[in-house]
Parts: sequence; C-alpha cells; structure tokens
Amino acid sequence: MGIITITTTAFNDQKPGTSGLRKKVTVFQQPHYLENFVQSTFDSLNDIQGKTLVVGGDGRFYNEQAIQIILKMAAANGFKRAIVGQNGLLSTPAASCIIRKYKAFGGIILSASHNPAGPNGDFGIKYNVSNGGPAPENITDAIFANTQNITEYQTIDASDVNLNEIGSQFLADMTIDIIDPVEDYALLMADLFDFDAIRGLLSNKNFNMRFDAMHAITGPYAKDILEKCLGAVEGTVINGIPLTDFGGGHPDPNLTYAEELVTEMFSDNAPTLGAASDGDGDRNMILGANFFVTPSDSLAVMAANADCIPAYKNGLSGIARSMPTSQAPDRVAEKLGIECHETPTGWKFFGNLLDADRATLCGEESFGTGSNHIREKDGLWAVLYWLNILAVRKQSVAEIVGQHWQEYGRNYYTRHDYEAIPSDIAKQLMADVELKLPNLVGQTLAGRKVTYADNFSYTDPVDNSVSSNQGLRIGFDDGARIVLRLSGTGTEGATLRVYIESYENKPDKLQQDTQSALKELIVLAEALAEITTRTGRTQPTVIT
Ligand code: G16
Repeated sequence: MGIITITTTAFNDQKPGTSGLRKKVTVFQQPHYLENFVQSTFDSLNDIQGKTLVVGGDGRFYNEQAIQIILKMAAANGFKRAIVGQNGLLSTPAASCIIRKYKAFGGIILSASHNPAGPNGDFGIKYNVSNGGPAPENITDAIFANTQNITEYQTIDASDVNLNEIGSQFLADMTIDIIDPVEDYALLMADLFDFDAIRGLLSNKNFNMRFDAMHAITGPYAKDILEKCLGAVEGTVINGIPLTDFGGGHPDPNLTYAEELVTEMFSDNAPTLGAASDGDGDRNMILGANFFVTPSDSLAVMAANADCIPAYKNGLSGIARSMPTSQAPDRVAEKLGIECHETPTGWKFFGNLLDADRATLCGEESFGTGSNHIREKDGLWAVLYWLNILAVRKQSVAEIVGQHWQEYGRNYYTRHDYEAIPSDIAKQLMADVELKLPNLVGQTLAGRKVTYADNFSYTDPVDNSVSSNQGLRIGFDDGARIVLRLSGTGTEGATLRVYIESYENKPDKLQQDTQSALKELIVLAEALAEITTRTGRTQPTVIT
C-alpha cells in the first residue's frame, strides 16, 4: 500500500464560510474537489505526523464515500490514528466531545448542517482543532490560500475501510478505531445533568415530551439518552432514523421547517415540552405547549437558571452571544455580575472565550446553545438542560419564560430571511445600506433615536485578533436594534438576514405577538434596505 501523489489543479471557490465549506453534492463529486480541500487543510496544519484525527459526519448522502477518501489521505499524510464513528456517523457535538476526550490533534466533520441532503442536496466539510472547536480564522484563511495554489495531493492505493464494525483496523501505517458514535457523548451528558431528577420528571404522568430528530443524526443519540437511559416512553423521539436524504426534508429546527413538531405543540393536546435538532445535531429548538422559546430567550433563561444544573450550579464565568442574538442574555449577565461578550456570527468565535474561562454558556439566535463542556453548540445538551430546569422548577415552559420576562423585561425578537437572492443584488443592497449608516446617527426613526450605526468589528479579548465586516447594526436609544447580514452558510445565491429587536419591561406589555410588537422596526428595516424594490420579494422566505 504505497503512497501515491496525484497531480491536480486548483478550484477557485473553496473559501470556507461561517462553518466550513458547503456546496452542492455535485460540486463535491467533481474529480479532485474534496481531495484538494482536504490536502489544503492538512497543509495548513503544523506537524501532523504521528497524530490522531477524528472523522465523522451527519450521515447525509456522500458521507461514507467522503470518509473513505479522507482516511486514505490522512494515512498518506502521516496521521498515526483515526477515530471514526461507526458507519461514518458522528454528530457535530459528539465529534467535539471525542476530539477533547481522546486528546486528538483535530477532526474532520462532514456536514452541511440543516441544509437539505441527497444527490441534489448539499454537502460540507470543516476542520476542528484540538480544543474540539471549529478552526479559527487564521487556519481557515490558510486553508483557502492553499486551495488556490494546490498542484498535488497524497493518498494511498488501498481498499476501502469497513466502517460498519466497531474495533481496530489498519490502513497502511495508520490505525483506524471505529467507535460507537453515541457512548462517549452520552457519558458526558450524564456527568453534567441530574439524570435522576430528569428520570423522575419523565416518569410523571402529567409530563410528556416530543423530540423531533428530523430524520437526521440526533435520532440514535436521542433514542439512547432520552428513551433508553432516561425512561421517556417509546415514541417520544420522532423521525429518529437518520436517512441519507433526511427524508427529503429540511432539518432546520425552526417554526417553518419543523412543521410536524410545531403543529403538535400548538394543538389542543400539546405535550409539555417539544424539541428538535438539526442535520448534524448542534442546533436546538425548544417549545412548550403552545409556546415558542426564542433561541436568545433560551440562552437567557438557561443562564438565569444555571443553579438548577449540577455542572453549572457553582456559577458561570461569563456568557457569550453572537452579535445578532438578542440582548436578553446581557441582562442576566448584568444581574449575575459576570462578563458578557458579543462576538461575530460563527461558533468559532466562542472558542478562545471558553478556553480562557471567560464564558461558560454561549448562544446564537440561529438556534445554537452550548457551554464549556465541548467547543461546538449542542442540540441535545440544550434539551437536557431544559429538562433539568423543568424537573427542578416544576413549572411549565411558558410559566418559566413568563416569570423571566417579568423579572428582566422582554426582548421582542425576530429574524427575517430572504433566501436565494442573486448575489450581486444582495451585495449591492448591503453596500448601499452601509453608505447610509453615518447619516442615520442622531435621527429619530420609528419613534426612536438612532444612537449608533456601523459595520460590526470584533476584537477578540484573548488573542486581540480583529474580525471586521461582521454585519450592519443600527442601534436605538431604547435598546432596539436592526441588524443586517448576508449568511455565510447558504449554497444558492445569497441569503439576506434581517434581525430585529426591541425591549419592553412594562408588565402589561409582555405578552404581545412578536411580529406586531416589532412592526414599526420591520417596516423601517425594509424601507432602509429597499428590500422589495431591489429583490422583488414582498415577504421573507423564513421568519424565526
Ligand atoms: C453555522 C455556525 C453558526 C451560525 C450559523 C448561521 O451553524 O456554526 O455559528 O450562527 O451557521 O450562520 P449564517 O447566518 O452565516 O448562515 P450550523 O448549524 O449551520 O453549522
């Protein structure tokens, strides 16, 4: 089994986005396309000789073929050991957990997250570093630079690895350990939460829950942990068998795409708790009976109730949220007297804060929450966190959030997405809004005074690295905000995201409908960006 060097030419579209490289499957299937990106990744890392690499993915179409290619290239490039999830499966949080637990050098995670899968769907690849988190920008920049100059890659001439059988095999000089994808992750969860209290809750006949795995990776994790270990009745987990095309669905846990769950949770006999996760298991949506918890509120409530959870009851070192996430968590941080960080969109920006113990809980409006237990956001962890809170507080989800608003006030929050806009139109729209920003400061718009308007730039407080152009912000004197950004995860044209928030603390105004409460700001954002005129869209594709 000799190492072979293959001559290749560069592709010019391999710039990693918010979370790795995401493209259509058909793009990844082009000869040398995946190989170029993998070699460019290996070449951006120092000293991989003799090291351990974790490899796994969300099980979508092309997952196993990609893993075979990656393993052969890892062996040819000098890795000594690869740890691979059985059948090539690892949820993103489980991959992060395994990188940390086995002190691997890094990991390759194959996923396009919530994007649809199948032969005509999306595929993705990203590299995670030894802390278990997504590679920081200096590495993703180096990967991109390498992809532009690549002329050859190394692989070995060998037959495919058997991904089905747990145990060890060899590929040239590299050991391959096929492991149970769930076991290490489940053990970690049992360490963090009060499983006995959750078992008690789940055995209470007045409590019932539904978890929608959306035909994606969390099915086996949720079945093992919720049903087998914690005693939730069989059938609690729906759509629990991972399919390579996710059943033709769009496994994005939000009010639009998790339709089956949402319909049940807003019906007359709704379960007490509803939850869903996404393609690769790092996102979560939390619902009570007839009640939706925004991801921003979810982070705030989790932080305010950290004393319910064994792993966090001794206090949080800080909270971090992405810039477009609502400011609800900031109010909790202020009350707790802990640091609160505002980072650009992308979980990679939380890594330094978590490593330096400047944040314990992190969250994003894009249905991501997580903690210092790993270095990725974690869907099932968030569900267990809520179960643990419910077990201790013995109230409904709506009661807990309602009391939170009474205490801290409510940050009304919505995100309007306009998907698949032609890229040139979207870029021009953003450029033109940016030009307007300096003149907005001091003006009164939608009955509020603009106090700042800028393009968000972040200086990491740990390593002082600067990330600019992270979204346009318009802030008002009453705490309201309008934020505009282009998504870094789509694969078709551009997705314009408009984030809108306002703050309310009058006790009798805390239960309004979100879209009505934000109406003036929504109209203002549309007018400022001239969305309909420029895109022809009269309404968003998705509202969350
Ligand atoms: C990824 C990132 C998140 C980010 C989200 C949306 O999540 O890991 O940090 O918030 O994309 O990013 P954008 O607004 O640029 O599309 P995932 O779950 O897709 O890996």
